[in-house]
Amino acid sequence: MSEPEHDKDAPHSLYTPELLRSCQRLPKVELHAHLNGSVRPQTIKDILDERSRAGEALPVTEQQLADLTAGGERSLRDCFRLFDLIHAVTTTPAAIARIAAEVVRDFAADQVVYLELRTTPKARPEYGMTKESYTEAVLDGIDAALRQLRAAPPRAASQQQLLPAGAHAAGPAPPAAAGRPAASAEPGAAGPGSEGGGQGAGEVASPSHAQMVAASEGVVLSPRAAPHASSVSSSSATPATPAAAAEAAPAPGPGPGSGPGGGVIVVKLLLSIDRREDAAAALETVQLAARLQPRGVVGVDLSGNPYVGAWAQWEGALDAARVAGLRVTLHAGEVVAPEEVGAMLAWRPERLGHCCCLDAELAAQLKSSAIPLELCLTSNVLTQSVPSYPEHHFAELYAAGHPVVLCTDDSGVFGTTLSREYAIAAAAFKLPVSALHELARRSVEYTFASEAEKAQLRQLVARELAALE
Ligand code: 6MZ
Repeated sequence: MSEPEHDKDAPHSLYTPELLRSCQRLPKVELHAHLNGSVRPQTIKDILDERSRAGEALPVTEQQLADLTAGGERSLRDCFRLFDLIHAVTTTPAAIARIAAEVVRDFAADQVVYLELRTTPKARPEYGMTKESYTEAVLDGIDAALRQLRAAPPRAASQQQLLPAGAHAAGPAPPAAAGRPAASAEPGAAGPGSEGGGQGAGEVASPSHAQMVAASEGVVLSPRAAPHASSVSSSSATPATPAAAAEAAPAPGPGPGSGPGGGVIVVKLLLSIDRREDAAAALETVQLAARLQPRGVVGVDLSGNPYVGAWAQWEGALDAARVAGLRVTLHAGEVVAPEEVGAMLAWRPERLGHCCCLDAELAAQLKSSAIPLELCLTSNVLTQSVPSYPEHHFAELYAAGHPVVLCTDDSGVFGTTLSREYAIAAAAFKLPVSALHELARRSVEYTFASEAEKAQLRQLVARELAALE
């Protein structure tokens, strides 16, 4: 793949490259990102290539693969077919760990300082996978990425430099900083047991979403802004784009410890209950989440095809989550479902996602509940849950002072980044820079982090924002 994908769908007319650049500099908090929806399309291709070389029958046809990476509008139903295809490809612990590592690094590259990633634990006996082994693989991938980012953290926003298109794009990589290994000598963001960049689990030189989106919009991330500086583990791989070449260059950076989580990004995990799951399967996920709290699992999410299942199926498991001290967020109102949304509001989760299709009464209930809402502009527009960006309910809720946080949902599937979501919000709702800063600042309050972690995060975000003001 030589060209960034999804670029034909980027709403160039909505915002300027300068606005995107300034959103990339913001220290951001991502609270609604599905792991397998955030996968790099290139990674799906790589995994299929590996399986093909190993003589395996492929679970996805050429046409399905093309659809998978096409970007653009998709009905919600098509989205869920696409997720099933992605799941058919990502069946080994190495693949799952690799995806988790890459997703963490992609968010870090986009100046996300706190990430709450969510994923559905999958029991797939045909692959020897249990919900537990699946989740362990995700956690291993996250840990591997964090170890590598700690070794080569991104620059603080104040130290970042974003260059206009063309600058440094094809030029030679700057020399390695004193005392730091050159890119190819650094460990890959690897899966379990393969810190040295083992095949399959090791990360390769495909561009991050931040780079793909930036490149498609005429912006090249400079090496300084790219925490992926050390990500090339397969030394023969040729960077796919100039931006990837920049990414492969070693970058000087502040030493570990300059922010929470060692100076780079704090990552927490939520375990999702899929709406296809029955009460017992939902409870199994909650019990797993409860056991894995020491490894950074902080909550539970209810997601999946909104046309499937009924609230009564999962309520008991969600009650158990609450008792176990887990926080809960629910996908609500992605389609018209007034009874269910009413029941969800009455249950009072700590956060809600989407709430696109609420009638006036439910919208009033939502506002009076003051439950923070995760809003995913591009996802909602591309799946036609809302008709257009300017008509997105962000506008009304934001004007009403309701707590909202901008999120990506499925950055791989929808070809977006959190910076891009900020730029779209700024353009569509005419938000001044000060409002973007306030959105970033307030998002810390809606995290499921501990109070001590929140205090650290507040400081970090305030420091980074102050450097931009
Ligand atoms: C509801 C969604 C979603 O869990 O395999 N998921 N659920 N609405 C959406 N809006 C577009 N986007 C993603 O990631 C993929 C899974 O996340 C949920 C679906 O259950 C999907 O199968 P994981 O990492």
